[in-house]
Amino acid sequence: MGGIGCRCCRRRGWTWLSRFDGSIGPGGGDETGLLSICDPGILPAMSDQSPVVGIVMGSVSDAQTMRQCTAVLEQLDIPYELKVCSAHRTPKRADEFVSTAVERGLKVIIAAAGMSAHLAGVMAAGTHLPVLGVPMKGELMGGMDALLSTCNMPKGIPVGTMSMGSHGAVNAALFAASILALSDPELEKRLLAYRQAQTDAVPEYPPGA
Ligand code: AIR
Repeated sequence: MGGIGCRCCRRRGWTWLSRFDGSIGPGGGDETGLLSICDPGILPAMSDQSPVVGIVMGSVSDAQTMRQCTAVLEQLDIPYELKVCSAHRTPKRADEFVSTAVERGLKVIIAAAGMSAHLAGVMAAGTHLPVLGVPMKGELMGGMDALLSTCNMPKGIPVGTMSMGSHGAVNAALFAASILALSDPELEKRLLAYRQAQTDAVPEYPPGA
């Protein structure tokens, strides 16, 4: 898996990924799927700050979009873990991820998948933790297939469904931050500062007006 155009780094205590280029096809990755788009030779030790957000994605092909999510989590200093888990192709891995989520200290799960996107639903079926679903746009139907599969959950097993693609990826991180900020006053301050900076960045008039 060397030379695939991405790398793992440690920054402020957690594992993160950079330079996703989406160039890897399905089937790539290590045995566990953990950070599988990275060169295992440079995988860092797992974070010394326990992840509170668990991100799962159905395929390495979702990684580039989900980089938008991890970038926001990093900005807000929220430790996360990330795994490629498919409800269809790697059901045992998905089950293992969700069934151990509480004991690993996760507080929120973000699940991203495209096409017939059952991953968020499988996560929600396996835990009482809040699950946020991010439908990937994919090649077919403009992502409507993933949107409907993610949001139309039967009553009893809710998935908080975000918008499609990168907007949903960013909003999943912000929604996770809002949930976590309820019991973390320092994170609440960071989230409010983020929102203020976002507001400040919006010009009152378009250029040239
Ligand atoms: N997928 C993978 N297993 C189950 C599903 N629904 C999704 C991935 C990806 C899409 O199928 O989340 O968005 C296409 O995957 P790939 O690996 O063929 O690029």
